Amino acid sequence: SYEAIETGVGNTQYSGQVTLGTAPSFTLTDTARGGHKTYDLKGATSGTGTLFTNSTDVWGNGLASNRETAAADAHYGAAVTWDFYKSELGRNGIRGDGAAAYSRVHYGNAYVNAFWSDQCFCMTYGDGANNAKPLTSLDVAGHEMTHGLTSVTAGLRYSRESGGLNEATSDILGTSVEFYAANASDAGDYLIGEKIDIRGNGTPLRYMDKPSKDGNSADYWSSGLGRLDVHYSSGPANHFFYLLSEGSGTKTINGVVHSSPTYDGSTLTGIGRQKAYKIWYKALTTYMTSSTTYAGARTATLSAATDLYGAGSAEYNAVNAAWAAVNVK
Ligand code: ASN
Ligand code: ZN
Ligand code: CA
Repeated sequence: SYEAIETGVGNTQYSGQVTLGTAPSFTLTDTARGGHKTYDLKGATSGTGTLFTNSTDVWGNGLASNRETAAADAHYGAAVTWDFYKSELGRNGIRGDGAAAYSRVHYGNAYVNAFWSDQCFCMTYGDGANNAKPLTSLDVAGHEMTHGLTSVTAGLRYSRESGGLNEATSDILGTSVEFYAANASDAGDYLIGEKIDIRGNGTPLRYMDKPSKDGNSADYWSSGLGRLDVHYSSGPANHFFYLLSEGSGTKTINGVVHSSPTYDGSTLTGIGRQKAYKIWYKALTTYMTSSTTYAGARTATLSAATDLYGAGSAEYNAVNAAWAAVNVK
């Protein structure tokens, strides 16, 4: 990109004070990360919006009432996801070509969702209930940006089992982004959306250690799984990722108690999340297609584990055992 690199300060709502990539003088343009820009939709539900601009290079004040705050969170989330893709997955942006997507905040009025769109190659965030809880937390930003990654790689069709795997891919890499950030205000966990209070009672949207804790998601594969909404049929793959990373049973991670059961009562030992996400990413980008099912995801991740760690490696065996533990054989 042509613009100079500046380093601004973001006072975010969920991640404390962070460094933001900006451009003179000053805009939310992350010159070092493909030129990723963050725009203010000002309540609109279409169009690109207005590029965030100010004269101080200090963005937001930690409160949703300041319209730069959600922008700071979104801009930070895109930057951490970019850095995670680059340093952990060896990928230069969503398409691998160094080009940035962009972010839009303040979509609609009290809109309680966030989404990726292939049409704009951008992610968009509502401000949540009472416009007080923008859906801009790290795990949500990583989730939405990863819909772009899935779209340009495996292209998992957004219905039935492939749709559940598409959703799980966003939860898996969104959670991995949250851990990668090592942000003291938003430490990593296997909960999705624990910061945005989308239910209004302080509980997260999803639980990867035991997906059924949300009241709807499946813990295990069954023949009817494909009839569930994709945000619930993601459950067994999220659960697989948790078990592969951390193992079964109870474990406190960054102060959060996680407790993960297995279908067959087996006891599993995790291989760590870094190996687990490298296996998932390799499977996504090498072996999965638009029509991949849970059975296909199992063979894709076994092939990826063979490529990365060898046939019959401990990692390969752990992948096999984690799928069996969510009833995929
Ligand atoms: N926030 C949702 C998601 O990313 C939007 C949707 O239903 N696609 O999954
Ligand atoms: Zn999603
Ligand atoms: Ca989380």
